[in-house]
Amino acid sequence: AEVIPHWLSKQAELAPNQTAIERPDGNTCTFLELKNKSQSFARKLSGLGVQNNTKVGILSANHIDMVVAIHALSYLGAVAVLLNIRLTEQELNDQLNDAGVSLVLGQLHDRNLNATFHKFSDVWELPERTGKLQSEIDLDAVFTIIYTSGTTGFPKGVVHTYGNHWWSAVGSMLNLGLRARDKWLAVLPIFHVGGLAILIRSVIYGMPVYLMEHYNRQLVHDAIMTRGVTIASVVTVMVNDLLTLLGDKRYPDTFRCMLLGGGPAPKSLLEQAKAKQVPVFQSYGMTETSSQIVTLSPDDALEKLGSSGKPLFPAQLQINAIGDEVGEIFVKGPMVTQGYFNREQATNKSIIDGWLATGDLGYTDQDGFLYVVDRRKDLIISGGENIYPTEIESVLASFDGIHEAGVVGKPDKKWGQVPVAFVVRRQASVSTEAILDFARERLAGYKIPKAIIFLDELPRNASNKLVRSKLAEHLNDNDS
Ligand code: S0N
Ligand code: AMP
Ligand code: MG
Ligand code: MG
Ligand code: MG
Repeated sequence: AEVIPHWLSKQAELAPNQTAIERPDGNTCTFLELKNKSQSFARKLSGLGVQNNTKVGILSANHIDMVVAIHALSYLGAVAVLLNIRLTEQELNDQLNDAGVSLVLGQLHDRNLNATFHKFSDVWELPERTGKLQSEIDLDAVFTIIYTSGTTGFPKGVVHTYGNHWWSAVGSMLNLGLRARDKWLAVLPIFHVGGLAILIRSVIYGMPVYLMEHYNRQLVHDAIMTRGVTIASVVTVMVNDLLTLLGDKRYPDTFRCMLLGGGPAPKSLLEQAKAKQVPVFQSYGMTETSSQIVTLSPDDALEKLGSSGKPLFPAQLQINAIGDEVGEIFVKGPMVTQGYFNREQATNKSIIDGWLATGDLGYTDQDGFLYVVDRRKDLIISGGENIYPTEIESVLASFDGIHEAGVVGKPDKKWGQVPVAFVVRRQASVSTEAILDFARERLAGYKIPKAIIFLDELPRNASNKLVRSKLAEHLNDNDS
């Protein structure tokens, strides 16, 4: 196995006084301080029984202690299972059970988890255990697990090795370059890979992260305008907000990249950004690829508006189609996951000879630029959060008064898309409110259908499969 020095220790040695983390309240922390904090936290965690290969859940907004905890786990050789704070108790417990997590670290929480929960602040009160910490990183070892639903509907844990993250960071830099003054804004949640990847780039590049705990459009705008941020990772809904706030002004010239990922972007938005000289770099990636795997380069950004770019240096792309036609997008590279946790079948179905079948549809133009035209079957993306119709449908169908349900995405000005449910009731007395109350207990807020439409039956094909495209037609009828 390939081994490198522990990346945070290495950076603390190379650039001890360089800022690692800066926050809106003005607090900063150097790489040496971050290393010391993380090692101290690791020694405290070791008293809780965390050791090599222990899976530890992390349930937190982008707090500095979350960053420390993640690095601490790497010093113990433990695995971080990153949990989406928007999920309900039931959704979280499903993931904890699936990953076999018995210890969760985080900020305050009010949910009843099937695991022991320790607040970060409580861990800091524990004594440090003496013991050896990892001084090296084995690139083949597992570092993180993040749940996503892939192509088949139900959440599966995407396993990332250190090597996946390493190559992702290297691939990003070979495209975007690295400048002495770079400072990357981390407002995307660290529990998704797009946020996490910023932390890893930071330690590998020796680059400061401007860490924001929660999304606040005005604070993000101010950070780009006045705090020396040079790169920011964002999703479409944020670009929308930011362009509005920018108005007729211009960002400083030092702001060199707005890395846009997590879903499609309307061409009109990209044109608006171009008109305002905002350097939006569209990218294509997913949890399975440890963040971007295809990205527009600065030189091509204006000429190939609407394209997601070319595969990063360490990656390959193939479209399963003849000539320039639309087909399924396949990607390969050392940043691609080796599979889903405990899901051999799903893994073997998705990854063949290192090629990941993304389920997304696209084509490449004559210059090799990727255009994504449609996404994984039926996947709804709302504000950068994925929603799988089947997840909502099965919750709704488990409600006594509901015979069956079908869910589709509806275009939405703010979120891109929102879920709408078509429901066949058992009795006409079953109310929308009762259904929504039931759903709210079981599904994260962003998955709650924005409308419930009652039907007598759902459209099905000859083999009795739900035909969601027919439901989507209903939506159009209703709109007009
Ligand atoms: C857009 C965000 C920030 C909105 O959250 P906000 O404003 O903080 O909401 P709250 O104040 O918490 O809640 C207010 C109400 O809004 C509802 N709500 C919140 N989020 C959503 C949503 N997405 N859709 C619909 N509704 C939402 C709440 O439920 C609440 O309503 P009530 O009270 O009724 O419940 C937030 O959604 C956000 O952070 N989105 C981004 C998530 C993300 O990171 N997605 C990317 C995932 N993909 C990847 O990581 C792979 C791609 C990748 O790596 C990448 C992506 C982007 C950029 C770069 C990269 C890269 O390659 O490096
Ligand atoms: P996630 O794993 O949550 O990041 O979801 C990844 C999915 O987002 C991909 O499989 C695509 O369906 C979608 N996606 C990501 N980037 C783009 C893009 N540039 N254009 C269209 N869809 C995208
Ligand atoms: Mg996902
Ligand atoms: Mg908010
Ligand atoms: Mg999800």
